[in-house]
Amino acid sequence: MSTGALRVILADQLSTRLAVITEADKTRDIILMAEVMSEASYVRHHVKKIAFLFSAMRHYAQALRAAGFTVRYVTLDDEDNSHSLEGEILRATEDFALERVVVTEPGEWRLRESFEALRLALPVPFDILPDTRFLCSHAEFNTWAEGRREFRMEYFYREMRRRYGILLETDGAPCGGRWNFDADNRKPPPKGLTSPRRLSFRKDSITLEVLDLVRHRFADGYGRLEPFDFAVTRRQALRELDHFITHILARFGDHQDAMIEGEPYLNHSLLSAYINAGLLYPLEVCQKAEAAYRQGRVPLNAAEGFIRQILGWREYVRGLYWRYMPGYLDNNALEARQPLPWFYWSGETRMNCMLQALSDTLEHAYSHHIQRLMITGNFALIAGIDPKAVHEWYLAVYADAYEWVELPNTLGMALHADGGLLASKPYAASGNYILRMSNYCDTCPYDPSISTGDKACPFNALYWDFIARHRDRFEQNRRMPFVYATWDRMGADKQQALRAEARRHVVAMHEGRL
Ligand code: FAD
Ligand code: DLZ
Ligand code: SF4
Repeated sequence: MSTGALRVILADQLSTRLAVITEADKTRDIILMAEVMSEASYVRHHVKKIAFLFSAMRHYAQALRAAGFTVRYVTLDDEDNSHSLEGEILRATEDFALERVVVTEPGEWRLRESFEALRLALPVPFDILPDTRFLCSHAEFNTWAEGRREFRMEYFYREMRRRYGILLETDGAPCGGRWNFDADNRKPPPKGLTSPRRLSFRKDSITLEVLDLVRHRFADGYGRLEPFDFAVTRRQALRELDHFITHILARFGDHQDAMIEGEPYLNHSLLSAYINAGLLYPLEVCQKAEAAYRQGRVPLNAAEGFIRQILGWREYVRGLYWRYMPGYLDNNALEARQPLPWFYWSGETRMNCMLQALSDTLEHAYSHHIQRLMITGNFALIAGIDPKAVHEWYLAVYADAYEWVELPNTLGMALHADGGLLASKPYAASGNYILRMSNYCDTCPYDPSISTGDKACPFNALYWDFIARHRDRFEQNRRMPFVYATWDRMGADKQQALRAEARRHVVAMHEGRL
């Protein structure tokens, strides 16, 4: 007798609301989940990311079985494991007499392409269903984008607010009379700014077993495996969400761009890994934030700022990714060619801001947005590091990293490598910005007020060198009116000294002396 469908669930699709599950026939269909080396090693993933996904997958499979589904779960140590998703799908079609194979569209182009190729090799029909966890489909995004000369997230976001009725008055106007309260959210950190306590989840036997597996199979992997505090079930992720809404969201807006040594999380939500893996739904997260505002528990600038990241940025970068892949990956508009310095992986640098961001990353598989954008991203931008190398690093080191969200943020937002498609101006900054928005400079051997010489902050000369070498591109940018005037006022001697200093920094960064 033939079985029904093989229903494939990937590690970042741990949702029970996708059609691949809701349309399953428990009496005939088989769910396939597989831990495979091809996915666990196509970049040098942080070991915490691998452990989080494997533990969450195993818990999810356990819940499906408890609900009456038949699950074929292939562990990494399974002797018959072919170690690719395509191989596991093929093997299942050989082991069972199936009518068809069904999968939700993967989040990365490379995997969707290889699934398209697999379609030809399979003996049965293969359906790739849309990923309905997202709030804007590919077609809807393309309709929005079609015919626009410039894409700006702000306009996309307003449409999403209207479409989902989020933070609107009864007449359709935005709550508080404005769509965007970002101007209220860029305050430098006051002295003593700390982060509220964070949750840590008890490790059950499944998680302990996974930690053991990852410890042994990824002994040379990037990052620290323990302590491991991640939520690994939807129930736990919901607790993390409630903790954030109740205790932290109110402070989210004011110091959203601040950075403090020893405070990796500040008032950020830590929810990206859970939303991206399917344990939380973006709309429920936005609706809970809105409810907290309507109940008077959090101010509007906090709720709006937070919702904009999810309803706006998250959907917008995904739309751009699918619209412009596969070509997007090859963008290098600023012709940046420097190899990635080794300290991105090792964390060994004297620049305290970089040291803090890289140490947080090694320790937690997390750093918050401003560390990613204005520290590690900004450095890579102004030092002219090859976008592909930077992209591979970001894709590897964060627990929330998948190409659909990481690539536009890295190539577009941080590196301006897409020539301004995503961001109208480059996020380049000198030491002065980092001094203003963090306390990192307090204990740094470099001095942010000095630009040349032994104690000079490397961000200064690198910043001016970046400005000078891209003059043709940025001089007319309406968002950079004063930068070139300042550069011109410096005079030739100072300009030459800064550019020579920048060249020394580039040599020093490759020799591990920065
Ligand atoms: P919060 O600050 O609490 O924000 C709330 C939520 O909004 C996040 O959980 C996330 O779902 C969403 N969000 C916020 N900013 C963005 C954004 N720019 N793009 C998309 N979603 C956003 N985010 C990822 O999820 N995966 C990545 O691989 C990733 N790579 C990045 C690489 C670079 C170079 C940069 C600059 C940003 C990257 N981001 C990425 C976006 C952002 O930095 C993270 O989503 C955020 O730091 C996650 O932490 P959080 O959950 O505490 O976020
Ligand atoms: C990231 C990841 C890792 C580390 N391991 C697996 C795995 O063993 N099995 C699996 O199904 N998925 C894994 N993933 C997630 C995939 O890489 C992800 O589905 C694609 O990158 C598309 O987003
Ligand atoms: Fe970073 Fe420069 Fe400040 Fe040091 S002085 S922490 S290198 S910005």
